[in-house]
Amino acid sequence: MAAASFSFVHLLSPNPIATVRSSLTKPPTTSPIPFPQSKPKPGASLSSSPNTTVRAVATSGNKKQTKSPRNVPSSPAPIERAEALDLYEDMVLGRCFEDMCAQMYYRGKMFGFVHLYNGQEAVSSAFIRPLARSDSVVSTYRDHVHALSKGVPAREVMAELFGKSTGCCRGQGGSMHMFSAEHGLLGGFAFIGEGIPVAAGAAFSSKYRREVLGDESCRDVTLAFFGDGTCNNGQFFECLNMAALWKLPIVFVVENNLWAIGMSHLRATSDPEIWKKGPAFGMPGVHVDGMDVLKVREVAQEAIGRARRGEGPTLVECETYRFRGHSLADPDELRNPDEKAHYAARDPIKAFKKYILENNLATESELKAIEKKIDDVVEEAVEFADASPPPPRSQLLENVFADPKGFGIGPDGKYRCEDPKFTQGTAQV
Ligand SMILES: Cc1ncc(C[n+]2csc(CCOP(=O)(O)OP(=O)(O)O)c2C)c(N)n1
Ligand SMILES: [Mg+2]
Repeated sequence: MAAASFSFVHLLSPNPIATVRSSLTKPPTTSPIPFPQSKPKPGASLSSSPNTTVRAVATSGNKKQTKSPRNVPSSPAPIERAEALDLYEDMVLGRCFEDMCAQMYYRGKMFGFVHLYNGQEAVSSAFIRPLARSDSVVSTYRDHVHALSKGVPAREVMAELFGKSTGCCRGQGGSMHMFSAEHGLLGGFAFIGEGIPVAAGAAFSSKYRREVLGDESCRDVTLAFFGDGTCNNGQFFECLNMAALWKLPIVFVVENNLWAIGMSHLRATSDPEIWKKGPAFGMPGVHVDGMDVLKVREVAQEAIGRARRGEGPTLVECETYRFRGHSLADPDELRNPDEKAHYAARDPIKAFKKYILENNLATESELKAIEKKIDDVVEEAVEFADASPPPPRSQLLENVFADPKGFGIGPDGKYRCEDPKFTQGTAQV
């Protein structure tokens, strides 16, 4: 893994996919609008407002790097040990949790569609871990790992997947609809693009609180995650326009995994370089290697900082890859084995582990201890989910009707669905 230096990367190389892409697309004629702080000054560190938990860390240009407490790295590490281990742990949690989801799905413990995130962990960890609790994240149906990175406990995410009452939505949301107001997770969304206006609304409310209601302490930022396929959807364009027009504190994070179910991004999109749509709306557009957690982190810091300082939105295209099929029901027979092998060799977790070891940020046994800890967390999550009760039948009608009287609740005040005849369709409702 290269040391993170801030740069606008247009195309990854050497990369067979990028070669295909560059032969299909004209070279960029416009330069992306640079971030105000795109050239880190020696000794500069990111400023953090009093309301944030953004950690100030040395940038790659900082020669007075804080060294690992135990070792002197051969080259300056642009990340401190504690943050590196936090990112590593979060990525391992995402991977391990999802591998367990696959097992549980095939054992019949989960219902409906389940879309896994394996391979894309660097994006979730690098963007979400630095956020404050009061910041918001809006996800898609590929939402479990975003929920974990935002701090929703693994046992609550697993219980939600099992449809149990102890899940973060009391078993009512399931895989595609993770939500936790407490953790600022404003939802997974099954319809593509549906979350983007919700994210724009959340960002608008932060700005409104600060500038209209005079809440000076409100510096909240919203991250909207979505895929490459979603960028051809109208809501994406409408929200880019509004966000730029009103300088909303939002970052649009495109997880370009090159596929929308079985549709190749290159076949579906007139100009596959998604980042270019940012400058078209007057906001910075950045392409970053989404398999390199340090590069994503650097771009994330800039974009989040920009939003927090009130300087407006950023569009970030993270080039990443999903290691599994579109969902667990997809046999994944369409994608070229060479393409899969190319990205498998760039596994972001393995690459970051190598980086940590090479830069003496931790020892092999310390990383093993983290992996063991995460195994235990995931095991415990499964036991908790399995042992939890299902939601009561009366919950079926919650959140369906504003006033369920006359629909689900009879004149006696009891839920009709508690009547065994209800499911047989013979209850007198
Ligand atoms: C409005 C809408 N249209 C179509 C679909 C069907 N659909 C489900 S996933 C998907 C592809 C989305 O691809 P992408 O945005 O790249 O996300 P990824 O699955 O790669 O993470 C489509 C078209 C949908 N869910 N919602
Ligand atoms: Mg995609």
